[in-house]
Amino acid sequence: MIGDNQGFTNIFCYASTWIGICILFQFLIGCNNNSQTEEKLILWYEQPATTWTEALPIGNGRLGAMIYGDPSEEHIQFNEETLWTGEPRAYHREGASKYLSEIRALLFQDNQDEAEALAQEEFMGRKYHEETYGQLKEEWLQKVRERVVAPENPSNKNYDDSNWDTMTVPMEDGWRNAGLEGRDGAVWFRTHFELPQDWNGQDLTLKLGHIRDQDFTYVNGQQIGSTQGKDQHRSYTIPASHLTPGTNTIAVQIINYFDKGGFTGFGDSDQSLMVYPKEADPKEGISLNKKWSYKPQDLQPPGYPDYMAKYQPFGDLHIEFDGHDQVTDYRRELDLANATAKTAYTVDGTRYTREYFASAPDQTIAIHLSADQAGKISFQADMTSPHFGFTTQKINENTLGLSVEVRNSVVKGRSYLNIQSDGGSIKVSDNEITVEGADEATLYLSAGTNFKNYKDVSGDPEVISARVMQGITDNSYDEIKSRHIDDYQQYFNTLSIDLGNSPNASLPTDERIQQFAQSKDPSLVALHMQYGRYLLISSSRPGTQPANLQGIWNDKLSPPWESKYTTNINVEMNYWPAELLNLPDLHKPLIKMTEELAQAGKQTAREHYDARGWVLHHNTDIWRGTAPVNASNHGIWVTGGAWLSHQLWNRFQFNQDTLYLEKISYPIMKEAAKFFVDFLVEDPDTGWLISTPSNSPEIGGLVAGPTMDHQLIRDLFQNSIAASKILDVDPAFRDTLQRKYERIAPNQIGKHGQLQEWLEDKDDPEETHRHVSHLWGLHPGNEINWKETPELYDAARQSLLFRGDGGTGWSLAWKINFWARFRDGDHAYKLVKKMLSPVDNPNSDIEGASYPNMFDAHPPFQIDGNFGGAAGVAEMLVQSHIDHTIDILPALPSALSQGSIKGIRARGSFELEMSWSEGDLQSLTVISKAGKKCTLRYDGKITSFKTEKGEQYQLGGDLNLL
Ligand code: FUC
Repeated sequence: MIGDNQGFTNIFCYASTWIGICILFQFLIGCNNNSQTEEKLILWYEQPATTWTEALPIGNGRLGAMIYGDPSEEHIQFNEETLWTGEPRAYHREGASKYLSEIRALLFQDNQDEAEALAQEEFMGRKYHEETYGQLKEEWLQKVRERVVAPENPSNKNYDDSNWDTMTVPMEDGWRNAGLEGRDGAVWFRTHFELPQDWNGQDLTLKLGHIRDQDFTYVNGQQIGSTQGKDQHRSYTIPASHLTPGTNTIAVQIINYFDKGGFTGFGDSDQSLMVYPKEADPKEGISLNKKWSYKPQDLQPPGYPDYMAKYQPFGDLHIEFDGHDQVTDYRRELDLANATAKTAYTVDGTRYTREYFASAPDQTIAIHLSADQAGKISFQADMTSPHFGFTTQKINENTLGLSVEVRNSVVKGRSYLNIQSDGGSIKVSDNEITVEGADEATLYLSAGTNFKNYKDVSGDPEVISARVMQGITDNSYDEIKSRHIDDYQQYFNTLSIDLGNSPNASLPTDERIQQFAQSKDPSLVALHMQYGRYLLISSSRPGTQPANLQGIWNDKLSPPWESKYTTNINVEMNYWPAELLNLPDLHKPLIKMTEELAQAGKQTAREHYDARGWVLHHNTDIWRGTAPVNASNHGIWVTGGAWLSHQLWNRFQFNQDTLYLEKISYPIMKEAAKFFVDFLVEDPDTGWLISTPSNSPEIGGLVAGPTMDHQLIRDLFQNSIAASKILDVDPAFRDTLQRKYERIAPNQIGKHGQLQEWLEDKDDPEETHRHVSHLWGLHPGNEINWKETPELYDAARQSLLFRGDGGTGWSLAWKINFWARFRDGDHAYKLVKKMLSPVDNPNSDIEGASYPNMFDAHPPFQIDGNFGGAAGVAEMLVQSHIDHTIDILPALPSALSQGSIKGIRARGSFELEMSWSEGDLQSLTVISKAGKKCTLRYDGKITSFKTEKGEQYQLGGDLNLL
């Protein structure tokens, strides 16, 4: 129980007014007591979450939840990983390859504009329902417009809107934040203004800012304007003849087809919606920034033809506790050691405790409510969902059901909420569950969908939920909890890290983030690394979908970038910690997705490039779309399959499992390589083989020959050659790859001493774009390194210096890895400071940063930065990408001069344990998992020795074998 553990005994320290004294006290006693050690794996807060990015995440790979921890109104927002928009379908455009040579020819003639235009017209993949959408949209629009001529026409001056809701207008996010999150369709807005006497007889100007997407605007029932498009400012004339003395009515019918709808204001400017005499200064007008009345007319427009599907939230569990408004000794925490969140507080002398976890063995989210006095647990629980038309039903005497159907999708979801209580009474209706006077109670949440795999949606969500509930009722809470902890710890306990302590370690996590950049708080860096591991364990398990842009956590129907998979950096970054930080089994969902993409990508290779093998562009989703999407200037990027193949090879380097290489990895790599054998073309100017059309993500538009592609293709060819040699197969194909490999356009150094991002020497040294893709060969690739290619290495450093230290969350995280590969720990640490800075700090120009719950901020939330940051700190401690040699402490920052780590992995299948002090290695233990020869490098010294599988080797700080 949380109330009993050491974290709660020191209540004195948690009262914020006393924090300063507490820090001093902790400092004086040396900060080394046991509770400190336990606290090292805890995120904790002194107040409930008020926003989603303050709430704490739990997950079992399939189900995810965000815990707010409010004493009187608990809110648990939850997800199931297969609830998406869309349906199984082909994403490629048949016959697109007819246009390939023309697009290439235009690029060779430096005619980028025409190449992009042609590609946009003929080469992009197919959108969902694109064939039928046009007509459905027309029919729907006609239907909602008919209302305007009907007798109850809301544009009429005297229409009775007294029972309409109100919404403040404008809002940057439109109506999304006003109860219409994720809703598209037709919505009416109305407001009134009093006509000043001296405006009588004058024409007026009505300024309404941006409206998404289309408006029909009326004054006193007469239409005065209509505009289509979110980027146009609405500025209409109201003829004097339409106005009346006294009150005048403005009515706007807004039609929104996708994304956010409504009045979205004036962008960056602080102008108001206004009405004013035509010739007058707008400032003398009447502001219409105020509450308008609104009424949704029809929220079911035909599904918008998206290129890619969107990951969806499932539902919200609300638990109300009457009388829990005034509480003391509040604490909310997430303990990474056992993947359990807790909330505890005191009301009228009773200590209440909530425990929450997402169990993989029992496939449920469990919420256990207890108190230190009998009969005190009383609450009402209900479930809602952002999905239009959701329903709830009583299932049995202690279970409530929730059903959701995703709009613009074939996916349906079903969830059960089951309550087990000790004492007291349980009452279930179709809307809620009420518990009175129990000693304790546990709520078990299950959720499932009809999704079976990317081609099959014939599953039965009811069966999934019912089966889960059956398992639960056969077991006690303690059994379910201990099974959860055992299961979780088999992953989590494979690595431990200690980076020393500091006074700030005793502060709540949000305050530590506030202070991190100005303080010395190395243990927050360790916590961040372990949090990254926790998030991967919670969002990616064998048999589940891979972690998407938000892992598994999403509360929006229209999430940023659809919360899908972006393959030109983000999804691979998610898996950087998997091998390195000893979570290799968690890599499996990405490997499985790659197998599926290798199937789905064959048609795209054929139809778009007339090529064999498989191709993947810059995005994919649960239906495994592989075609180019969005705009041709960045959506045509051909090397997604090459990057995922790198991931497969990397896994082999870490596990040295030739069976895995033979059965899974090599066949996929070979087919990816085959695509590029067919795809590469000769550059007429240089004779080199180049990748075209493509782009250097996502800068510079559609081009011939971006450097990153060539690095990736070389990596793929080289690794496929190595794999075929190990497996002793395909000698002829190996020769083909070797011949092509030698002709691929090389890395080039440009006039600013930079590594060229493109074939031509045209880099702009002032460019600070977040993507630094041409450094792929430095990390995660390895063809650019200090030992073998020192000149390219220096040029790459120059390029990174030009790009600067700014960046979105994942960009900062990648730069941490780059600077670690440049063996400049202090520079890397500068970026760690930015990463662990609070987001939305008005005094800072930092883009990427951390939310209070330590979720990484692009902003908005994107989980890749959490994973990339964790891997970046690991790269400071161990690298193993050059020469089959393991570099020990290659980029140790002075801020982390003290520490130890156990369980970090290196290529060649080694596991390391080591400690360092004052920046110097003290001890090192190597566990050989595959019996390979081990070569270690530290501080200029190299030690090499043979190993036996399963044996441990101890070395001193001077690398001598002990
Ligand atoms: C790429 C990046 C963006 C974002 C998105 C998900 O498009 O350029 O910054 O991370 O993916």
